[in-house]
Amino acid sequence: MTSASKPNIVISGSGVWTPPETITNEELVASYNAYAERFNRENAAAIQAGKTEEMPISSARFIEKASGIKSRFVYTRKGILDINRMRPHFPERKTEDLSIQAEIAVQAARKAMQKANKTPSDIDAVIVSCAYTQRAYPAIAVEVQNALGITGFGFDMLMACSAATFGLHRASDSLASGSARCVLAINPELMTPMVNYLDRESHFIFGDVSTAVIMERADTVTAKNSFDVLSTKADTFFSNNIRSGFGHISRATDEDPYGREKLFHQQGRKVFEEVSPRAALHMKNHLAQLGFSPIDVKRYWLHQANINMNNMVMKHLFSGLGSRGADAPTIIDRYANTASAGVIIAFDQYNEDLAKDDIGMICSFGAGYSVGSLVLKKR
Ligand code: CO8
Repeated sequence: MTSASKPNIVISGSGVWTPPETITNEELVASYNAYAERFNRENAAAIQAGKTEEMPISSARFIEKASGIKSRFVYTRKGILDINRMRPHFPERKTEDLSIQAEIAVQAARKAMQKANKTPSDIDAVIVSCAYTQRAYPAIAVEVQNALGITGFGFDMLMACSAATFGLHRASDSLASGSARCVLAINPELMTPMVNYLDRESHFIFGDVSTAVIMERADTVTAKNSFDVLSTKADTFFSNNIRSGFGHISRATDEDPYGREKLFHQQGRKVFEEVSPRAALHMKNHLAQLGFSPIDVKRYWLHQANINMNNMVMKHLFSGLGSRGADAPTIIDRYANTASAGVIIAFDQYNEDLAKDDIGMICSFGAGYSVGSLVLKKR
């Protein structure tokens, strides 16, 4: 579904809140391997008898080569590297205190509002869209509204790695229909609580971050740096290859709510092979609907899951179009995969140098499967 020709809708600001703490591949691998070696030692007899599987050893070199990730920012290092815990430890907050997710949402929102020259009274809709929300209700978006003093409406939505682009689609539609005049779309991505730090295949993939975007109608824009939203497009295809089964039904089915199936897990190679061509096709079709070729796009802000995957998407996209290297900046090395926020970090850090009328494209892809994109033009 494409929603084309919305030249009166503008992205006028973005913001990123980056956590103060980091974990390098080497640190993560050292703690995983210490856990695995202890497990294998303590279960040597069962492993020998074929009753228990040996835990394989992880490698920092593999991680960097297979993904491009060198380090990740985390809300807290506490607990993650402790081999007696292997998950983060967040201090519990009282009901009346601002929740952790609302807190990091507010941090990113303030930066985006500053860039867009907006105060809370200018905004009349808040969308919190991300891979997980820390509770079912009240919506984090309504808590953020309250914390910032924003009137109008707010809601939460989940769409894994495409939550940010799908959230911006909803913002654009709200502005086009007139149900809002200035939308704050936020992606407070707290990944580390749902990472299985005992799984060699995925213990290195994620980091925490929070991003925000201001979208408004052109007649209210005062920011110096802004982009017309020429079009939005979304595609989804069902797949179980990326899954996190955590949810309220576990209480009724008597399953362990934090068992392996409930945390993030994936068939990474299959995802890589199935999603890369679909993402490229989606982008090609979206651009064609606007009369553009991939060559007309000055910059691509792609989902930040894996550098090799992004290179593959670009290869598919430019296939048959000559050897022009695509401009698709990466932040994966420093941030790792931050679910839906990765495209917004890339956009935020690499857009100000574009010239008037340059075309840019934001494209996310991930669990669902889902692919979401926006075609932008610098004002
Ligand atoms: N150290 C050493 N060796 C390893 C490790 C490790 N840590 N991990 C795997 N290996 C081994 C494998 O076992 C395999 O060994 P063998 O050949 O003997 O079987 C070998 O290395 C090669 O494994 P792969 O083929 O799996 O390696 P890849 O080159 O495919 O790289 C990746 C693995 C990096 C996972 C890659 O496949 C990838 O990035 N795929 C794309 C995945 C992707 O983009 N997923 C999106 C997920 S995010 C999303 O949609 C939103 C969810 C948000 C919520 C998250 C909450 C936490």
